[in-house]
Amino acid sequence: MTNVKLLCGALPNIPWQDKPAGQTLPLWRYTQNPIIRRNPVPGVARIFNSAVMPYQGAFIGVFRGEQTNGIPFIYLGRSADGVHWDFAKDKIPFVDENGAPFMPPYAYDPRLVEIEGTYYIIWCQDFYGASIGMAKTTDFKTFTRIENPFVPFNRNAVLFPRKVGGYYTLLSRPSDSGHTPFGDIFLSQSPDMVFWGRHRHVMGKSGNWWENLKIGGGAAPIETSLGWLLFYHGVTGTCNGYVYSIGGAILDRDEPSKVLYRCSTFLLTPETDYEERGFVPNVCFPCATLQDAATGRIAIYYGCADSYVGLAFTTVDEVCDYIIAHDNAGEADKELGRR
Ligand code: BMA
Repeated sequence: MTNVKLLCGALPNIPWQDKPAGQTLPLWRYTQNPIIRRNPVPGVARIFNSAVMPYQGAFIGVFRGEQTNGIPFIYLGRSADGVHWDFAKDKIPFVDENGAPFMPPYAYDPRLVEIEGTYYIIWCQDFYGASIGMAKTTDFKTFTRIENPFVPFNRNAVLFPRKVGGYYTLLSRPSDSGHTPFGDIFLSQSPDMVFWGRHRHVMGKSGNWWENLKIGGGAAPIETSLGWLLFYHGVTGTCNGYVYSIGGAILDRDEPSKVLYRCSTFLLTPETDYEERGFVPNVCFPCATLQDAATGRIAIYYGCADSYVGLAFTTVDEVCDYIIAHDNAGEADKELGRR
C-alpha cells in the first residue's frame, strides 16, 4: 500500500458504499445507479456529464441538461446526500460584468471548482465554434461570466482547485468543429483568470487501445501527497462508433504538465445497461469527484451514455496503487511539454 494522503478537508457525509467482493478494477459502481434518470426536469430530457461539490454542509452541482429542443444548457442542483438531487426548473441565468443577461447559445459538460472562496463553472459553449466558457459565483445566486479563455476549437476544460506556482491552472483539449477524432490534454496558466498562456502539453492519446483515439480532462485534479490525481476520459474508435472509458494518471504537484504515472488500463469502461445503452451508447464520462481526507474515500460522478449520471467509488490508496502497478507513462507524458 502506498499510503497516499488526500490533501483536502474532511467530508464525513461523502456518499459511500464499500468495495464489493470480487472487484478487480479499482473503481466500483454505486448499486443504485444511475442516480439521475431521464426527464428529470420539465423541458429537460436527460441530465449527464455534470459536476458537484460540497456546499454548506450539503451538496451543490451544475448539471448538463439536454433540453427537449435538443440544445444543452446548465442547470443548478442541490442535494442533502449527494445522491438524490433537486434541480432548478430554469437554466442558470448567466450575466455579464454589468449584471445584464449574457447567455451562451448552448453550454455543456460543466465542471465546478472553488478557488479561494470563489466558485468557478467551466463548460463547452459556442464561441463562433465550440470552445470554453466560464463564470464565477460566490453565492450560487449571481453567476457572472468571465472572459472565454481560448479561441475555438476546444473542449474538456478542467480547472485545478488551487493556483499552481502562483497561477490559475487549466487543462483543456484543443479539438475540431465536429466529433474530433484526435486530441491531447494541454495545460494553460493565468495570473487573473482572464489572460491564459504558459501552455504545456500534458499527455496525448496512447498506445493503450482503449484510449488510442483521443483523451480529455475529466474531474478537477485531486491533490494528494503523491501528486495530482486526474480522472480523465479515453476514447477508442470501433466499427460502431466511439467508446469512452475512465482513465487515471498522477501529475507532478509543482509542474503538473509532467505525468508521474499513467494507468495502462481503463479504471471503468461501459459494461452496464445504463452505460452501454442510451442517447449515445458506450460512454462513461467523469466530470467531478468528492473526497474525504479522513478516510481516503473518493466518489466519482460520471455521465452514462449521454443519458444519465452515475456514481462510482474508490479510495486514494486503492486507485493510486493500481495506477502505479499498471503505469506505462511514456517519455512524452513525463516531459514538461514545452517545445
Ligand atoms: C463528446 C462530448 C461529450 C459526450 C461525448 C459522447 O464529444 O460531446 O459531451 O458525452 O462526446 O457523446
